[in-house]
Amino acid sequence: TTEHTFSLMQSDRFVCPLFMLQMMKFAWDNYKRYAWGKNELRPLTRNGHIGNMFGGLRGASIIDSLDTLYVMGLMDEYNEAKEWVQTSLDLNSNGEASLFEVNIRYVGGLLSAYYLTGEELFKNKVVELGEKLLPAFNTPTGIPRGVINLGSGTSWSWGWASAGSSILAEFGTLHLEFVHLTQLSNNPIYTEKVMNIRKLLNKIEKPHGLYPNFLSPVSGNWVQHHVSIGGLGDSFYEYLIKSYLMSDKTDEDAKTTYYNALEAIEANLVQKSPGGLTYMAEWRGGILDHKMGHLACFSGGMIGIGADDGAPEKRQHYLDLAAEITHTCHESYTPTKLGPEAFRFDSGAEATATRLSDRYYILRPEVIESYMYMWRLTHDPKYREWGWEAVEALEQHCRVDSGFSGIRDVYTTTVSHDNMQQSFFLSETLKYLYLLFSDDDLLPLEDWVFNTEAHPLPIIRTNCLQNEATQDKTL
Ligand code: DMJ
Repeated sequence: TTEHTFSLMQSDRFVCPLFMLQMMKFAWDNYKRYAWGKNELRPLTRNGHIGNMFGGLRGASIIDSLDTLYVMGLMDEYNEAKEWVQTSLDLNSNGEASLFEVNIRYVGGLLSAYYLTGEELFKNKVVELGEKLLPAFNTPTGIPRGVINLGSGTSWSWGWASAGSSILAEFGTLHLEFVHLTQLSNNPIYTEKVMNIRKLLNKIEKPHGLYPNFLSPVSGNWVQHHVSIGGLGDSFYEYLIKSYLMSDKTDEDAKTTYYNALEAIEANLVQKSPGGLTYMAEWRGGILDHKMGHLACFSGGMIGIGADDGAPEKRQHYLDLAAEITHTCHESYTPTKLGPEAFRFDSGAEATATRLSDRYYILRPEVIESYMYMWRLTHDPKYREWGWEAVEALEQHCRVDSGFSGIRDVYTTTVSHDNMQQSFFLSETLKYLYLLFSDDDLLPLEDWVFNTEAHPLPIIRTNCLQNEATQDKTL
């Protein structure tokens, strides 16, 4: 039982990773049985889901799982996944895709699979896919639009984004993958495209040093002054510090931008609740919305991994801030021990969802992601304990007969399932749990950065001696 496993955890360091491996196998086997080749599994109705995010591309759960299967040593399953990529991953689709989602899941997943295994197949596929994304950048500013037809190359903005704008977290979450596309293809164009985005962002005026979530790809101006470390903004900040780390700490521009942005966030968004919880509020033209999304909980880990490269007098402060945010996010995980989509700190609320519509949990990784980073950085056993709480809760509330499902209300223990096993559950949630309970030398942070879908990408060494060492390193 899970309880038995927890008591063993202190004495047997192999049991917990093994448990994660079994969860992954269960999620994978059911996807394979009922939804093979589709994007996600619908575990209650036992069928596949295609959706409209990937422009006709299929197999999102397969691409998102390749590296998790490989790292866990599930080699039969990894080989099935690889064979599907070889025989069935069709990149000549003609649908409307989210540039961001295709990049983080497909480009990220294929890049990691290549770097972990050295299989040329993944390299060829990812370079072919990368080329199909380039037309999205054909705008007056070079800021890509959010949606692209992978066949025709036509691109446009999301209908829901105000005044045809592009989204910060979308055009700001390309850098890691595109730099690696240049590495693999020897074509500078990918790096040029993302450097151009950075140039524009450096140039334009930022209200109070903050980065609003909506920008016009035509004029290059902000469209609205809504700032968030959660949805719409989140991984833009993540990619600044990770660009610096992935460049072997040579990308000084990314470093400066990250610490300046973090300073502005601290000055304007970071708040302490009456009950003493530190949180990141949202900012609307100077007015604070005292709400934090589950998505914003990745920021504990982000601030943690960036702590060491901050100004010497700030390092401990950043580590403390990272721990406080992670603690707040853990506080939101109650009473099912799973957390809501968004929680508030007003009208007496302390990290609780006050609206019915915010009470769902869709197997998201961000809180567990921060536990994993904080464990690696501090080795405080509470992070493993919190991770184990989440494992038990996933088993109790989200495991159904044919896979794992999100739930509609984290405040009731008689759960209602949403019938969706998200691909990021296999890519991120289970991988971060596995790493949380594994030794630090499995995908060490000195050698790898994780893209925002938890696909590990190697740090690009700047001198050839180090380069050789990295190339020799296989799992
Ligand atoms: C994932 O696709 C990525 O983590 C992304 O950055 C945010 N949303 C999901 C997981 O919640």
